Amino acid sequence: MPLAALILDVDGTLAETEEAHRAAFNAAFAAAGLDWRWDRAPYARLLRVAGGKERIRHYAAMAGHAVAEDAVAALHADKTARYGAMVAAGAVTLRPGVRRLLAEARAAGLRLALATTTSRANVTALLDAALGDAAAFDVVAAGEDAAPKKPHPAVYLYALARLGLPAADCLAVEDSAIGLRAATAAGLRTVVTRSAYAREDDHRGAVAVVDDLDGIGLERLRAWHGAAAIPA
Ligand code: XBP
Ligand code: MG
Repeated sequence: MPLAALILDVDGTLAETEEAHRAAFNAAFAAAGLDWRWDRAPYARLLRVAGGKERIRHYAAMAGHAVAEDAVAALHADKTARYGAMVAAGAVTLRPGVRRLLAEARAAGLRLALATTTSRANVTALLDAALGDAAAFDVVAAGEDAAPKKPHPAVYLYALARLGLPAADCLAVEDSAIGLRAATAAGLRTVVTRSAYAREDDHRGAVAVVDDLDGIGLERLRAWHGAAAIPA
């Protein structure tokens, strides 16, 4: 089957966003009067839990804090506003090769989709500020669209349904082990572009693993897509 669409992850794949997410979480905790602080090493472990609200709930449970659901929602809403403001101010830029590859795929007639556990508002902020085109993708499957979150395949299955394409005709691009597991569980052949926080993740099962998308053209993606078996 020829390659008809690319389905890309957002955080870690389009851009190195996690330091902005981490700063936004910490600022929201401080503003709420909490003495919670997520430094880099604990945050790397917390990233195994996809989704900001899920991550807050997980942290509170691990730390033995009882937190009501409306408090989680309020913290997360404040975090989202702070993250959006940071991104709008230019705190995050696209990773190498991303802009060129998207343009090349679009010019070749491929469909483009996003499949992310992050909130839709964060995707819009990033596309606006870093790509300069909030309408660049035919489909945006975000955190609000599918549950459970990665590593469950739900968000990829939702993106495929919206594209109206079988997984065999698409290629996923991910940065993390949980994202790779989600995409392969949806039947997608998946390229990994290693990100800062997920550099040491287990990337077995990817059709290719690269340090970034710089110099990776559509012909290379087509070759990887054509040569690899569909994940079982
Ligand atoms: C990465 C994530 C996200 C963000 C937080 O998503 O785990 O949850 O860290 O975003 P992906 P929210 O790699 O799938 O793009 O706070 O909006 O949930
Ligand atoms: Mg990611």
